[in-house]
Amino acid sequence: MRIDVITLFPDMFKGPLTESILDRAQKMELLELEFNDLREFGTGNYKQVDDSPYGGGAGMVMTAPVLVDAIEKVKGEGDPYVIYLSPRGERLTQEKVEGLAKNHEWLILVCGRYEGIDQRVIDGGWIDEEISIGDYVLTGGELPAAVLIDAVARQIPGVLGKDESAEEESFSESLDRKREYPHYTRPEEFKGLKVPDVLLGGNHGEIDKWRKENCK
Ligand code: 4GT
Repeated sequence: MRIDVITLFPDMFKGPLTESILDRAQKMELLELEFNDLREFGTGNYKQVDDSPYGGGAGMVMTAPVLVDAIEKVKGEGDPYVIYLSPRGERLTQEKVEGLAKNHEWLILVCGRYEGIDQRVIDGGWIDEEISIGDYVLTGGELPAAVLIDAVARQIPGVLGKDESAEEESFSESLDRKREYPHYTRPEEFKGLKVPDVLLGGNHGEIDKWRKENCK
């Protein structure tokens, strides 16, 4: 899968996406990430990307011409699925994550800053879907985009190691796609706290039953 991010702060993505599983996924060419600096599409000597809001009020709004120019240049002749990360969007759920990974080979993620983007970018059809990662406001769409990339990438076949994906699979449907039961590892007793007996017994039927019962 290819994911293009359009952002004023491409460097924000370096840390979280260049370690561990996501780093390996990119080296294996299962995941291709491109960070497109919106500033390069800005207008005038100051490469302006924002302007004051019609109707007044605090803050600035990202302008439609700059955003649409960036989206269209990144698209080229291709047909990516364009997502705008926004607190007004539909909630990102595991179901939505799996749908994105399954149905799209190429995503564009548009990250807002300031008060957000000119509504006409959305209404004019340049955005296919508006997604929120939760009911709170952040300073920009970059962290939500990184969250979406992480969640979608681990659904790409081959990205997770064999053990990780095998366990995921055996649990998926029956457990509402999650496997959020409590985990334990050595030592068997830690400061008087014991590992549940059933997990030490090796009865996999009983272990599965216990995990399902204790799954959130
Ligand atoms: C929260 C979310 C998000 C923001 C979220 C436009 C300017 C939006 C700042 C941006 N806050 N983006 N995607 N909950 N802030 O997903």
